[in-house]
Amino acid sequence: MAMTLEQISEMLAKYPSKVEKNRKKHIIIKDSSADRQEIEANTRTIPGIITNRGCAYAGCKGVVLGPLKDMVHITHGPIGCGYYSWGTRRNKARADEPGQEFLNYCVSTDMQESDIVFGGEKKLAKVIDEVAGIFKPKAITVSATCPVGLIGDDINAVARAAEERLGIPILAFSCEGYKGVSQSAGHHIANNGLVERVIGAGDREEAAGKYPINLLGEYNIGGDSWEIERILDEIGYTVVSVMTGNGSYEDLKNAHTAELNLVQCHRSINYIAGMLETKYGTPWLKVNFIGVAATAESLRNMARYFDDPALTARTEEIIARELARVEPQIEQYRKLCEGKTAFCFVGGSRGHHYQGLFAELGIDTVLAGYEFAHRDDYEGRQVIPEIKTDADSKNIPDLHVTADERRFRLKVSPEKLAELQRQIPLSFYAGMQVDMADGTIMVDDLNHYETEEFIKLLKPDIFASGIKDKYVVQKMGIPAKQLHSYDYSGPYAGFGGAVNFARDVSMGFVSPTWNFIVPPWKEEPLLTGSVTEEGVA
Ligand code: CFM
Repeated sequence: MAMTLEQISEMLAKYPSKVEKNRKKHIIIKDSSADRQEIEANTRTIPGIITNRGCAYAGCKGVVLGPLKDMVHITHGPIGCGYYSWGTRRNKARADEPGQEFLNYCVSTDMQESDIVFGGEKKLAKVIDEVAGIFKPKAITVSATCPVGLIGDDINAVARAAEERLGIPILAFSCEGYKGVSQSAGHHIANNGLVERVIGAGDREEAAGKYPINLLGEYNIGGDSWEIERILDEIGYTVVSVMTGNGSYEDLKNAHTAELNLVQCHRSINYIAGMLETKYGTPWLKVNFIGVAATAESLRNMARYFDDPALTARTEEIIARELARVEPQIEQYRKLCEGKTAFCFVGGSRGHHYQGLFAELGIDTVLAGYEFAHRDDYEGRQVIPEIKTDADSKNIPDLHVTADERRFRLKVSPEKLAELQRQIPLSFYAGMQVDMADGTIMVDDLNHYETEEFIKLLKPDIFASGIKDKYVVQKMGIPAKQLHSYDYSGPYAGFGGAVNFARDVSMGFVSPTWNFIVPPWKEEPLLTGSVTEEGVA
């Protein structure tokens, strides 16, 4: 069912007028006849409205740094931030060396009132010493939470002193939760730190094998990167590093040796991709390993970049083999899914990526959006120059990198680059908007009121989002699929992942559960009242 502008206006009219004006700019109905459709994004959520966003600390320590397995990640702050970010993201990892995998631990300085009053630097130094003594990690990160910035602890000075004392890299990140409007700020802060301190710290000048690549913006949620790497390995690529799923300090420090950087999640890691291009002359390719067709297309684009007949032939061979294996399975599930509709609202990439996979199952995405992405993730990177920086975005310093004198090497000539850019998304991302059908809706930073209203109007058959809104929606009788944690299933990426996804979504549809749920409003009136002598009460 399509929705009209009037219906959206009616929905927004319930807000106070300032809020109404604000939210209007975050919602658009796709209309390909329009010249362009601007959407507001990466601005503050209105206080008092509940949305799904996290904070800068979550984006830095939780998303980008957290999956690095051979580093211990210290949260400097009161215990809550460390505790509530402990094990909540399903970034899986396996140790490369015995004892060098610390992802199960939650290490916090557990600041108390006296630390807030008198400063927490001494306590932080003590915790770093303890961590080095007990775990003997390759490197340590320190992530600051809100009070650390408020009281002015100098975590950089503490880290520098500890580094001299202990002889291992200790990276400090001023990612206080309030630093930005969402976790997106934290991604940027973490990206800067990894480029400044980790990538290029290794002494390798050449990768260990042929077609060396880095896989950026892939966090191995539910084992996704293992499924992607299975294919890449088989085709013959050398995966130098994955940033940062199942990633390691050990791998990342030699990431400068890659000939191409793949970017899966543009939002969280495009800064690193851009900086590596400037520093080492390595272009990046936007890939999407969610969905069978998108995976095949990404592999073909990679082969085009390397332009080697043997690699191209091997790519086609593997694609043909995988298609023959997965397509009949997906066809079976498609019978259960065909004709249904979905909401696809996730953080910053998946709201776009999963639409292709839904389409392969015959499911139309009628509403999609991102919690915290920027305009370029909706409209394409060509809008970046016109995005105004506001007080919030100025909080995060842009790291100015220059070409590395010794290691900069143009991986492809400017002519070849221009030619490739006409064929494949090289150092470019076109965003979600171009892939959406006319009449579908894009919503930025969706909130709980709007979620319920959109559901009543569009009546989707499946709601794809996360833990924060899942149960409200299920109580409305609609199956919900978590696209952050995969409801403890997965992998969903690559060829094998698509089959898992098709199975899980089909299970959602055929479950008899829905016959037993009667939403409360179907049994009781939403409002009750009575008529008295004085009037209506
Ligand atoms: Fe990138 Fe992510 Fe996402 Fe993200 Fe996240 Fe995540 Fe996400 Mo949850 S890095 S933007 S900050 S793809 S944790 S693995 S699922 S919101 S859409």
